Parts: sequence; C-alpha cells; structure tokens
Amino acid sequence: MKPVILVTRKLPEAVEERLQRDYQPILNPTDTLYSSEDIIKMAEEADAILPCHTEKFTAEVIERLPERIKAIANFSVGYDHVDVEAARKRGLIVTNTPDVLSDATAELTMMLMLGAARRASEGEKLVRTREWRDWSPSFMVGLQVTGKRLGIVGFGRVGQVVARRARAFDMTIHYHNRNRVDPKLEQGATYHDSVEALMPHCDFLALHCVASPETSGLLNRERIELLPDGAVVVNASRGAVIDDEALIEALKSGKLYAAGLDVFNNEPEINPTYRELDNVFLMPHIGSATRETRDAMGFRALDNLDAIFSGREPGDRVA
Ligand code: 8YV
Repeated sequence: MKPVILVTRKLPEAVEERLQRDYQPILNPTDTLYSSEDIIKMAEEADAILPCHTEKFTAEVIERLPERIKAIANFSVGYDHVDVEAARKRGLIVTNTPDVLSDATAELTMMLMLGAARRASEGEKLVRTREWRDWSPSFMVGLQVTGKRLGIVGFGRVGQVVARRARAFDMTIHYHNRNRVDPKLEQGATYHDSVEALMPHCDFLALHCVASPETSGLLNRERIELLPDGAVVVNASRGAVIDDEALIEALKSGKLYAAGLDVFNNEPEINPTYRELDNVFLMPHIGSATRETRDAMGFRALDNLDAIFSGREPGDRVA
C-alpha cells in the first residue's frame, strides 16, 4: 500500500504528478485554505501531511493529529508555522525545503531594494493612472543602489546569495549572524557581532534571519535609530522580525528613505498604513514564486517523504 499524503494546497503540476505516481495523495484542486479543524479531520486518512506556511501547526493542533500521522513535510524553508518542540515530543518528523529557493528569494530581495530606492510603486502608479504628464530633471528622482553599503541580518543560505547578487551592483557587504560564518563563505563581507554594531554601516538593510521568539520585532525603534539617516530597509524573511509601528514612524518622519516589503505581520491583513505610504514598495509574499523554484520546492518535499517512507533519514529534517 502506498502511503497516504494529505496535501493542503494545490501544488505545481509536475509535483502532483509525482505524488500521484508514488503515493496516494489527498489533493486540494480548488486550493481552498483549510482550517486547523479541517486538517485534523482530513488527517485521519493520512500517513503524512505536506503543508505550506499558510497552515499553522500549533502545539494544540499537533497534539490532536491522529496517531497515524508520521511526518509534516513542509513546502517551505521557513517552519515558524510549526511548533517543532511539540512535534519532537510527539515523535513527529518535520522537514523543510532549504537551498532550492535561495536564488528566487535573493532575486526578490534585489527587486525590493531596487523598487524601494528607485520609487517603483510611485512610478508605476503614475503610468497606469495616466497621471504621468511631463519629464523634468527633478522628476521621480530616487536613490542609487550601486556602490552603497548593504547590511544583511541572517547570513545563511539566502543572505549569502543576496550578498553575491549585490556585489554585482558594487555594493560593500556587512552582516550580522548568530555566529560568524566561515571566512571562505564571507567573500569579503564584514562581520558585526551584534545587530546594533551592524546598523550604522547599512545604507541598505536586508533581513534574512529566521522568525523565532529571539528575532521577533528585531527591527525596532532603537535599532532603526542606529541606521544612517535615509537608509532603506527590505524584508523577504518573515513579517514578525519587524516592529511595524516603529518602521512606519521612521518612514513617515524621513529617518528612513524607503522600505521594500514582501512579508508582513498578520499577512494578508497587513498594517493598513503601509498602503498609504508612497515610500514603501509592497509585494504579496512572493519570494519563492518562480516556476522553477516552486517545482524544486515540491520535489524537495517529496524527496523528504521518500526517505521517511523508505526508512531513511530525510535530508532536511528540522524535528
Ligand atoms: C513560500 C516561504 O511562499 O519557504 C518559505 O519559507 O516563505 C515561501 O517560500 C511559503 O512558505 C510556501 O509555504
């Protein structure tokens, strides 16, 4: 008997084809967003769950999952939506999909930097609404990205690819990470042993750390104050690492020049003030949203399930 996999969202065609070939998947062709109750109920028929970050596996949900469930094989690199401690206690295997989305997310980070600095939202709005009427030397003047200092918080897989892409813009790289990375991987980037020490070196600040109780609200009022005046902040990690009130205040006062945001607290119900600010470039959590990457994420989740159901250790086990 092939294992039964509860797949919570509609996945790329090629991924669903492989699921059909190797498993008995319970698919979601209408891509309905399931509640925790739906998942607990549907899980009665399943041996493992393949969810996205849109489904929350709190300690309570994990406790109520049927005994039969062996694993949660995420279609995401981030796993802050899963209480891994609770999973560990229950003996549930949890996996994620690292590496395969680093390029796509780094691309998006560059887009956020460029979009925020070069006023992409304002410019596009002018053209679309036919309000673009003239050209002048002072029209839509933004900030140059080339040659500036980029500070990266979280110098893991994504942060390191962002550094490589940014070097093509002649940017100088500074970073903070829980631990200094191997100097070979730094490729000339300067390490700072605290977020506070990094801040004064950031014309641009990119957040690529994991969301955890330690990083919740990491970019707060005090740290924003330490950034150079007129800095640009971009976030393609998780909304929780930013204190929205503090960021909005700094965007309104001009302390910060602009921000580029792909992720938000409580998305998609984001802090409504962001929509009113011209100096934010907003994207709807699309860091990994390329055809290539979404296929690769699905295949990576299936590689993990293949290992689990053939008694091997999955490559991307996080619990
Ligand atoms: C996805 C992500 O949009 O992988 C992550 O952690 O944030 C994005 O790649 C999403 O999580 C898919 O579940």
